[in-house]
Amino acid sequence: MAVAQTKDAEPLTELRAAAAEPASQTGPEFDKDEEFHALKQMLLIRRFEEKAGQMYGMGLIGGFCHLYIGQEAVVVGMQMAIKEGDQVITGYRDHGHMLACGMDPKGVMAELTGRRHGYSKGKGGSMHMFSVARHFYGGHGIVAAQVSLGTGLAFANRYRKNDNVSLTYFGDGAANQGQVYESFNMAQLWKLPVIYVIENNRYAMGTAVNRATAQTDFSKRGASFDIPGEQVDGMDVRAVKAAGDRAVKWCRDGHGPFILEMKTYRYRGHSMSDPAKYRTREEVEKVRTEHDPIEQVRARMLTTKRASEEILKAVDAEIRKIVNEAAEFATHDPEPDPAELWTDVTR
Ligand SMILES: Cc1ncc(C[n+]2csc(CCOP(=O)(O)OP(=O)(O)O)c2C)c(N)n1
Ligand SMILES: [Mg+2]
Repeated sequence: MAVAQTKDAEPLTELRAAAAEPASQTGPEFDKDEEFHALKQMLLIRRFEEKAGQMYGMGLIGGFCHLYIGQEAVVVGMQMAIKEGDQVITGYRDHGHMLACGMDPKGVMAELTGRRHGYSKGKGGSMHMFSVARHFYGGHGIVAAQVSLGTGLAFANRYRKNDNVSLTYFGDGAANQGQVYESFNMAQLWKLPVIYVIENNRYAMGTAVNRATAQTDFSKRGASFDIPGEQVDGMDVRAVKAAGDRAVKWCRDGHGPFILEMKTYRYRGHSMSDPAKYRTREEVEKVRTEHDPIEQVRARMLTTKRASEEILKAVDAEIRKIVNEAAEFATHDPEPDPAELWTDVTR
């Protein structure tokens, strides 16, 4: 249990008990539509990121570029637990979050290549995209900066008296940053509807989590603020959705913030310039072969006969087409007009 004992905790006992369940809990089975939805969304992110990696290698994308490959089940499962109007905010490993929020892959890819129809008119790049229409609030390069901003989004929901929830994502490294705890304090004090989704992918740049972190059970990080937390198998999209459902209900019912630690893994280096020498190939291969979030769904669908190999191939082809069109668009869209150098600049 991730929560310190307090006198007034009685009405919350049931949910808090659920929060104590182990990370291996899978949650209820998905129905056929949910399986297809999760598969397509995760594949879209995987193929998009693979393409972005290739385009970076070809020199079409410059600057920072942090890929989300391996972590797809986290954002896809959480997105399945929320409703229209709920906000999403994250750090710089953000392409998956944008796609899951329904942002146009062409606009995201064109931003990566620095073209005029990118989400920031080609002037922001990988870490700086935003879509109020799709309730996506960035895209932040300063580690943990989004945590106080995401808490502010929750404050806005409270202030406006709507029942929306803010999903505030950050990494295991970011979890050691001071403003996270100032945010936790205010969020609990004001009972703000914010879910802190900690994506524990085991590394912060080249530093393994146990080398930099005294308490590696991140679900306990809210203990001194009396914020409940839960560890989740972040490679299993069903477990993520189930945990997301519980946390969202907690927030919408007015109990305040909730912490979800997603135990996940990134397959690629920290960014495109990272040769990832701080871990072995075998370590990556083991996760890929035994826990891959997409393979789990594919295997399940074949076993339950919800899909044949042919259907799964067709789904992959459909997703590859969307990604290829995005890449095509992002390669041929013109660069911003030089006059744009003087717009969107704060004096
Ligand atoms: C305030 C601040 N400090 C340091 C950095 C450099 N930096 C960029 S990413 C990163 C590691 C963050 O790791 P984590 O939170 O685990 O996220 P992940 O990259 O694993 O998704 C660091 C230290 C930064 N961008 N901002
Ligand atoms: Mg990390």
